Amino acid sequence: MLKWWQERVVYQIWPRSFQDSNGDGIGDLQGIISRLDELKDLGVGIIWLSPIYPSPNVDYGYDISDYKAINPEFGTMEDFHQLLAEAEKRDIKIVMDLVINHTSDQHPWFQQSRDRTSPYRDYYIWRPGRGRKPPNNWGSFFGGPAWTYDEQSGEYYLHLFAKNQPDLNYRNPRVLEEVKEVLRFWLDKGVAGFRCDVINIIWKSSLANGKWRPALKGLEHYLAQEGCHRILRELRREVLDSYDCFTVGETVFITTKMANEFLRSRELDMVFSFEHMAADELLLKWFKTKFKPERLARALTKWQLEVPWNANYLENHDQPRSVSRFGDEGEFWEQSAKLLAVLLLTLKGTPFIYQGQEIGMTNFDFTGMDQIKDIESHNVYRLAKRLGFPASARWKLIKASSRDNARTPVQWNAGPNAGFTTGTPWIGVNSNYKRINLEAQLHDPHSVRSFYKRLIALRASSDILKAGAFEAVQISRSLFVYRRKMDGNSLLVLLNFSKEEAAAPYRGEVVLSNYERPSYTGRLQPYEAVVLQE
Ligand code: ISL
Ligand code: CA
Repeated sequence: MLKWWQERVVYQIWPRSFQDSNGDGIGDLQGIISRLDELKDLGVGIIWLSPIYPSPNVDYGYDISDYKAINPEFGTMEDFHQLLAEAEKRDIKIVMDLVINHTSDQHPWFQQSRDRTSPYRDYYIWRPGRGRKPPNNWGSFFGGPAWTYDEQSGEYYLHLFAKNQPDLNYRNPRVLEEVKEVLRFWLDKGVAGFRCDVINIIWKSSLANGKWRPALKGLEHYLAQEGCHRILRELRREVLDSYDCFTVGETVFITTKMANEFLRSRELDMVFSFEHMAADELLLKWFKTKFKPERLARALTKWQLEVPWNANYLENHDQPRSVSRFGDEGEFWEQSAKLLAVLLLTLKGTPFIYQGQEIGMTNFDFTGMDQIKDIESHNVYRLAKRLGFPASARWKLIKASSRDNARTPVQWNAGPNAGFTTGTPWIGVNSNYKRINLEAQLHDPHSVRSFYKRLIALRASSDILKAGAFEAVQISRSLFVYRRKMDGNSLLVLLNFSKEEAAAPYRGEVVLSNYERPSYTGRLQPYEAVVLQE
């Protein structure tokens, strides 16, 4: 028997860029409410909201200054209640983002923590330096050291992300008590679960120096430690078990073995893997290399075979757009966007669609750093400059990998600002919005969006697609063929990740094809995806 969060499809909203309702250029809760009908029509059963809590926006919501309130830029608690009620009317569940590795440095806990005598001192990780040097050699995810010196305190504090995101200290039991209250606060309102931000790095086993790594020195001291498992078990037992909800962990650097350790006794219900996201990377996400479909297929296959239930995704607010990365922005834009849809919705697991993915939105077309808002991009740009990268090379890194690729406003129609706002959008709208927008696709039966809708419905009606076993059939340079099977029935999925035709001598009745072909004859068109009933 599948659980409801295994049956349904999740849609991720990054609220700031979803839909503005009041002309201030910033997406908001009323904007989301106004689009629920479209999401229902698409077949969405769960919405995951990226953080909507008050935040100074150094990391756009992932730096939280109050866990129990709504960011006034997005609306009020009343708006949130209305969103829950309107979603429920449409049988859509709402999942919140839970960011508990760190808070904002503007959070009152941290403000008080700067005073050495405050009871909040131990909410964070403070240490004296080693002479003029930080307490250890750890590096932060956003580049630079993981420690910042605070004059007022005369000590350093740990931050695995920006210096405005101090890490919480889970050795202090009061911190976990606060977190439990936060969970109950939202669960009692009716939210259906949490996406848990960098949840596998919340426990630091030691603060010793890290061994050499190309990035993130120190990782071995905080990645998936026993203390983290203990905390998750406690949250499960004392809080989550009393509600009908699920959790999905954002679990950086996770292996399938680690995943199973989180899933085994339901410390988490699902985890996001990052391995398939490295299919076009060399070592670091900033060094993009030619995309190799084979690497994508192998990573996905490994996870399909080794982990019983996956959280499948090709995009989110941290990743470039999938059609630009793994497909083709040019001649085969439409076919490749549809091919990626087939991949996402025919793997075993819960599919996560990121806003705009369902209409094939592409990477941004910004021309300079002044248009980039993301702190990570600015940090890396500066770092690359210090390392002597020429300006053109630095810009190339940003273009290929910046998180702002996925953060441009959703393209609703061909009107001003793509229908996102009547004011000035907080970040640039991609200039391709006249060609790529929801309105143009909504009633076109052959659009990318209609194809997503068909696939979501197909998955909903197919026990094989939802629960059938996965079997890899062929992984070659540009072909990925796999089977889903159950009780002697099977579906074969054929994907051609290339601009060339390809021979793929398999047989079956066509269930679905992005070329709308009535029958299959053993050859795939460029970027063709076919599902066959065997
Ligand atoms: O973005 C990344 C790669 O581009 C990752 O290194 C990312 O920082 C990591 O996956 C953690 O992401 C999450 O936590 C961050 C936040 O900035 C991200 O938006 C969030 O998804 C800190 O809260
Ligand atoms: Ca607004």
